[in-house]
Amino acid sequence: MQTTRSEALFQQAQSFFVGGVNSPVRAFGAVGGTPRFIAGGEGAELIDVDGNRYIDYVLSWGPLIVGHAHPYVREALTKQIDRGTSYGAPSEAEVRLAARIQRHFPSMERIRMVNSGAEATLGALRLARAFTRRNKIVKFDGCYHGAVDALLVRAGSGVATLGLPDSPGIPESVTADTIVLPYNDLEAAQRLFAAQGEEIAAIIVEPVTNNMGVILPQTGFLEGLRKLTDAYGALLIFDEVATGFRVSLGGAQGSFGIRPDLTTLGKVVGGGLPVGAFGGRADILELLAPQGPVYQAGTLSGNPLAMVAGDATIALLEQPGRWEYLETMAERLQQAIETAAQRADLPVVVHRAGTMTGLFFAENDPQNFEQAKATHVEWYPTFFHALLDAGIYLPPSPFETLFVSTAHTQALLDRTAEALSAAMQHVHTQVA
Ligand code: KE4
Repeated sequence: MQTTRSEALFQQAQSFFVGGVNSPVRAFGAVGGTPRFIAGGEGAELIDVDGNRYIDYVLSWGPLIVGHAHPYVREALTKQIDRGTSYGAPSEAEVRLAARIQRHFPSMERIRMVNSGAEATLGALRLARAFTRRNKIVKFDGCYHGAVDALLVRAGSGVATLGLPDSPGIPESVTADTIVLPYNDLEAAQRLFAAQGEEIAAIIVEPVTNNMGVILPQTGFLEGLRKLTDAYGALLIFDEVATGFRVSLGGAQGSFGIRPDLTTLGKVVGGGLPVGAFGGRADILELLAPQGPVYQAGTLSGNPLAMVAGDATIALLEQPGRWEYLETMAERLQQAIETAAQRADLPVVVHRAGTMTGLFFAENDPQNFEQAKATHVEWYPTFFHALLDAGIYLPPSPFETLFVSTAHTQALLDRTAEALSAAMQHVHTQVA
C-alpha cells in the first residue's frame, strides 16, 4: 500500500501540531506506522490522500452512525449553511434536536447543549457538586470521560493507549476528591459508600465501556450503583457520549432500564459536527444559569449546523428497521471476528453491546481495566496493520471500540471477514 502523501503530510503536520495530530490517539502511538491522512469519506468507506480506500470501523470514534456524507445529512447542512452557520442566539434547530433527544432519553427532562463530550461531563460534574453540596466524585479505572481535569485520573482511551499514568499539569487539589474504583466491582463501591457515602456528590460511569475496549457491566452492577447513590443522596451520572444511540436508540439506560440522574451525550448526537450535551432531572438542571447560580456557557453551544446534523442523523436511525439493520451488521462483525480467530486457533474474546463491538486477544474474559491490560495487547499492532494493509480501518489502539454504520453492507462485511481471516492467521504466525 502506497502512503507517500500521508507520510509527507505527517512530516509537515509535525511542524504545526504536537505529534502531528490534534487528538493523541490518532497518532498511531499504540500501533506504530504512519497515520493515514484522510481525503474524504463515502458511506462506510474512508479514502486517504494516496487514494487508498478503507472500510471504516472507527467512524470518527462513533459519530458517523449513518456513514460518511449521508445525502440526507448533507441536505440538512446545506440548507442550514445557506441561512448562516451560527447566531449566538436560540434557534429552532436546537429545539427540534432537544425534542428528539428527549424522546429517546426521557430521563433528560432538561438539556444543555455544549461542544464536546468533555464539556458535557464537566458540566454534569459541576451540577452534581452544586446540587448535593458535596465534592467527592467516584469514577472507574479505565473509564474515560473526556480531557477533564478532575476525571483525568487512571483514564482509558488515549491516556491508556499512551500508557500515561495520569496527566501532569493537574493540581493535586483538583483530583483529591476523585475516587477511582475497579469497573464491575460493586462490593468496592458498597464499601466506599459505607465509609464515605455522605460526602460523595456523584458516581460517573460508562454504562458500557468504550475506552478500555468494550466491557459490559456485570449483572447487578449498574443497578447496584443506582441503589447506592439513592441510599446516600448521591447522584448517578451515565456518561453516554459513546453508548448514546449506540447500545440502543435510548442508549445504555434504555437497554438496561436504569434511570440515571444526569446523562452526558456526544458523538452521534451531532452527526459528525462538534457537539456534546448534558441533562437529566429538572430539579437538578434548574440550578444551571441563567435560571440558577451554576455557571456554564459556550459561544457555539447549540450551533445550528451541529443541531441539524444531529437531528438528521437520529431521524434516519428512527426509520423503521434502520436500528435493527445496524445491530445485525454489528452481530455479523462479531461473528466474523470469532470465526477468524477460531480458524487461526487464536484466543480471542469479543464483547458487543448493540452496535459497539470490541475484541481482546485473551484466554480469559476481561471484566475490568486491569484484566484488559493483562490481555495480549502486544499482538494488536500486528493485527491492526494486517487489516489496514488489506483496506480495513480499525481503531489504532486495543482500548477502543469498533463501530458500524447503516452504510455498512453485507458485501463490505464479507470483505472484512476475509481480511480478518488473513489477519488472524498472520498474527498466529507472527506473534502467537
Ligand atoms: P470528546 O470530548 O472527545 O467529544 O468526548 C470525550 C468522551 C467522553 N466520554 C466518553 C465515554 C468518550 O468515549 C469520550 C471520547 N472518546 C474518545 C475515543 N474513545 C474520543 C477519541 C479521541 O480522544 O480522539
